[in-house]
Amino acid sequence: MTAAPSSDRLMTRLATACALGSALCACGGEEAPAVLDLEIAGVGFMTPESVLHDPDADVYLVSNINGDPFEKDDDGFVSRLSPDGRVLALRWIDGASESVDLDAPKGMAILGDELWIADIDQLRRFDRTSGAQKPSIPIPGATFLNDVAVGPDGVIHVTDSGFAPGFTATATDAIWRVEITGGTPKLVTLARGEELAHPNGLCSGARDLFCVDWEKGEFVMISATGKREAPLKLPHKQLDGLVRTETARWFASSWEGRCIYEISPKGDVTARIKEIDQPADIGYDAKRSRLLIPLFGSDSVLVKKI
Ligand SMILES: [Ca+2]
Ligand SMILES: [Ca+2]
Ligand SMILES: [Ca+2]
Repeated sequence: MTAAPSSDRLMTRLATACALGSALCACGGEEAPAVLDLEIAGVGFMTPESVLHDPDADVYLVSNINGDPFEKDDDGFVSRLSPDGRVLALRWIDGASESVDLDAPKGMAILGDELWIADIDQLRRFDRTSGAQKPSIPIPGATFLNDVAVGPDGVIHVTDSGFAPGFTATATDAIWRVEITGGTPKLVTLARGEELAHPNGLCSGARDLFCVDWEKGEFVMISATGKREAPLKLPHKQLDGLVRTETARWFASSWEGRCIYEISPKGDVTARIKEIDQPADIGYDAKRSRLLIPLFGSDSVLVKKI
């Protein structure tokens, strides 16, 4: 006698899949949910530029420029979300507070127990757990710090996109390297010059560093001596965020292309998530294989399973 799959067992499986799904999961009882995506909108984001998964606290952090990306208005903030899309604290870190300086926060990275944030011409540092501010690191001459990446060696890199108000070029385009030795930050210009083409998204690997730029639309490796190597031109320019998955797939957002590109380990490029406006600095939730996409102009965040 064979044990036919019972309808009870099937329903249990469907119910489990629904429980694992998102708030958008529509349990009709007939089909397994295909959509595990979220759109978090109308919750109070103000010009969100970047989303970062903190895997230890298992929360999503959203940097909100709030106003002009160039203006030192001390009203930027960082929101804290649960992975199911609930806002745990809209202004978890709040520039409007007396004890916090934060103007136009953009890219973020976590180093040990600290959250680092690019903010015009400063690297802001906060306690990763409490959100309390720590001393900032000014970057001399920077005009538009944009993304921050931490390598496994604990070295921080930050891009200066080299923009002035109106997005005119300042020629300060650079990738800065920040080494913390004995608590004192040491700043090194790893790369500098307009050939960096308004560098934006950064991603650190075990022994390598990758960048996407705004002007040329290229995905490049940055050598240890700061050279742009093996440039791969993507179909559209205005590249912003860059993440890498544990299976060495890359994802990069393009404002001009209104999409997220996937770049395979062999270098094949596919537009994976399309028709989205102003996708800024994307994050990646490795635990759930999700892209975290801030939509700069519509004050929302998309969460997409990949
Ligand atoms: Ca602001
Ligand atoms: Ca303040
Ligand atoms: Ca950016």
